[in-house]
Amino acid sequence: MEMTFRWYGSKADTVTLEQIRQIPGVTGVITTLYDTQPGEVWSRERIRGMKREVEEAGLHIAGIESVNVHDAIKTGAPERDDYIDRYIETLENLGKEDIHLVCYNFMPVFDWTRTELARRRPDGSTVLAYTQEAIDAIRSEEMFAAITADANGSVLPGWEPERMEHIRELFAMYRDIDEEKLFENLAYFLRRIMPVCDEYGINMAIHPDDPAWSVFGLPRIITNQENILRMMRMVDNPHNGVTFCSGSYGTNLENDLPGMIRALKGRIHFAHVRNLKFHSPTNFEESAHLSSDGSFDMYEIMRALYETGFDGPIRPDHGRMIWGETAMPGYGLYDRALGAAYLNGLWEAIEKAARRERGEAERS
Ligand code: CS2
Ligand code: MN
Repeated sequence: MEMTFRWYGSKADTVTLEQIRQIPGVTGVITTLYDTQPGEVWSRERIRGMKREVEEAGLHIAGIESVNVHDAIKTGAPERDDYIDRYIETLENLGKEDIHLVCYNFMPVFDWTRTELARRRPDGSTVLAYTQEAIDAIRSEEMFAAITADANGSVLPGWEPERMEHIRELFAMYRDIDEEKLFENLAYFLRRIMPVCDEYGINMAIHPDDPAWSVFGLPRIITNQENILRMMRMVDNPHNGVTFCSGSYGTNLENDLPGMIRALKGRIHFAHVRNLKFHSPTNFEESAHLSSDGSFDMYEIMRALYETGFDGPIRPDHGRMIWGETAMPGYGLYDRALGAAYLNGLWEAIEKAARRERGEAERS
């Protein structure tokens, strides 16, 4: 595996590449052209500019998160082929610039959904949190205003104001889309993009729906092992893979995270590893990465990745806001850096123990 860090680009991020480079063991960044809209073609010039900036700071681009998929593709609207053509052109340009990993999601209307961006924990840190009661009490049209009020002035990923202005139309577009239709539209999209992925060796890594269930009556499909395996069978190509995000699949306590990692062996192209603390099955907050601070066994998650031979980029995911930092919620420097160091520590221990065991087996 390669330890990486998400970076939104120098215009959008409060964290600098110089800071990222000083996090021990982090060699790559996961980045994006944050000012592009879904459906816009990424030019080679812009991709090259982004690469140059990252490389001049002594890092490299380990992958893109995200190239967002236009709602016309997700809903299978008549103009979807045109948008898929544009997506293909972006993939082609990324491939030509030697970028081989693209994270994306297929969530209708909203990307990840939280109901609080700054819940205070006993130690004074603030974190993103979710309660089903709060979702049930709010109308979908109010969601954007509620979310941005606490966003420390930043644009949240997947909550582009330009799209959110049209929220009613967006909901109308999804009126007739159920899970089956969404699966079909995903398969259609994947079938069309696989040739360009084959040509340039691009791994597509779908990000799970977060939370892993339907919100505001919208269908959500990338939620559990069965559905992902279905998606992989629908378009059976190794480039059709997943981003394993423990914090997103983990929202559903029925998901056995290490078990899922083992079941998806070979098709996990990218990993987001973070922890959640549950107060009830539908009330959780994003804790520190450390196992004892939340509800997941992070050692078992990392061990499953190690034992299945995971060799892609991994990154800490949302962090707490600590030490007085002001940043995009979930995306400050300090707690994610602690997360990266912790995950690196787990990995080193797992790797050394496995080597020792193998050595001992050889000797005996
Ligand atoms: C991310 C997602 O911040 C997050 O929760 O993991 O926004 C993710 O980047 C997208 O869903 C991927 O397209
Ligand atoms: Mn994630």
